[in-house]
Amino acid sequence: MRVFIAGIDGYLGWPLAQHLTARGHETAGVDALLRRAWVAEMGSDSAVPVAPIDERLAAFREHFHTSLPFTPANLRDHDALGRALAAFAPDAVVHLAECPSAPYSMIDHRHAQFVQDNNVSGTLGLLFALRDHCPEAHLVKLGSMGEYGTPDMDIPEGFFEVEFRGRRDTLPFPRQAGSWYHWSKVFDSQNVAFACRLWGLRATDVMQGVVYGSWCPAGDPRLSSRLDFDEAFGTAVHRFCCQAVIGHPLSPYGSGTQRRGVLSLADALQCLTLALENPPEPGAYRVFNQLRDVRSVAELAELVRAAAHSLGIDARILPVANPRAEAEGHHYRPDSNELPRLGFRPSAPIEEELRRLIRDLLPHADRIAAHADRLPPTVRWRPAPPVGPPRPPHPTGKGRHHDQDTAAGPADGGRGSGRPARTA
Ligand code: USQ
Repeated sequence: MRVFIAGIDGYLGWPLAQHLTARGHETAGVDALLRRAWVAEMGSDSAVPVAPIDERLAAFREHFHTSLPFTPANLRDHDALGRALAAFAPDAVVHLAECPSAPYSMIDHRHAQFVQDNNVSGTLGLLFALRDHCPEAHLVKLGSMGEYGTPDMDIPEGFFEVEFRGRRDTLPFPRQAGSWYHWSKVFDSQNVAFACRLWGLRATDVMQGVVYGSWCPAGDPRLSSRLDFDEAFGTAVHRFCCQAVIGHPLSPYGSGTQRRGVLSLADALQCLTLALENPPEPGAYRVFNQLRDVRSVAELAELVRAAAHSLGIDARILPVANPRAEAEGHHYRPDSNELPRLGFRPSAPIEEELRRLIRDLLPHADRIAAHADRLPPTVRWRPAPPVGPPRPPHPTGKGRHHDQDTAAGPADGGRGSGRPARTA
């Protein structure tokens, strides 16, 4: 197959290009290199060194004996995107070209607006480019499990049967996102579904859980994928592993009882490949919940602690006040049947993946330590309470949010970052 990857320079895109090429597919891609700039804006850097794009492409040529047509463009640049798609004539397009960070979108109004504009306009641009240049191509679009939120019921794959006033229908399962970023993914999903209905495009919308794992092929660091650990672009497991490597305590937020679907990078590549190699019919819009298992944040921290311990690293866990507004201690049981039906078989167990990840990070401990001040969370989902005399209690005792819902609180274990909190 000819697979065009939007976001080919990213954490998932760069390994996916290599994985697909190794399986005999042809790949091309587009990327505006924004992830590099966003992490720099956060004052951080990838723990694993990231080669400049021209060096990456040269390494790709040397290892796979084929060139990778690359367009340095934003998906909002309709002409450049259209030219790239028309020239490559893909059978499938994987859309990974979005700003993936919930905390980044919660910094302030400007960041919220940027993330929504970037993601929603970019996806819209890609949909129009598909319609105009390769309407037969199968779009595999990366959504997020976070689009569903944490409803007090099981989560189906995209749709569920509803009976209302005596009539039944199969409708999209409600979305209750928990950040401006996650809402941008919800809007994208709606737009992709509409484009399928409207123009007969075909799409797989992948509701992906939190991905962890390194991609450091032996012998050539130019083929490695990035691995971020700052508060915005580092996801929980990556942050915990980096904290372990530099002797900082691992930082589950709040009670750590919030649960997420998780999967390794190797499993994510396997799942995306299965979606690509088993396309739906024209006009179909299907949804896959892409996760391997469900873990609480506290369990993830404990697994990282144990993996570090097995490598002779003594890691401690020290919870910090949750900067987010999110449910803790909630029901969470998402379905994930579609990918196993297509043949998904989880690869290495999480313990093994975590050991590999920590081993890959150890040579880069100095790079992580150089940006260790970017580890503590400073972005708060809700503004900090105003400084002043305490307010009298509300007469009805109401006015507080649900007690499973946490936000920045005074109790941060005395581990304030020393920097002012940034609030939306
Ligand atoms: N968390 C901690 N400690 C940390 C960092 C995070 O306890 O140091 C907690 C968060 O409070 C949250 C959970 O870990 O409950 C997951 O947070 P995360 O930063 O690992 O991931 P999240 O913000 O949810 O976003 C990530 C990706 C996003 C993707 C999403 C899938 O950045 O692109 O859409 O995972 S999901 O989480 O299923 O929505």
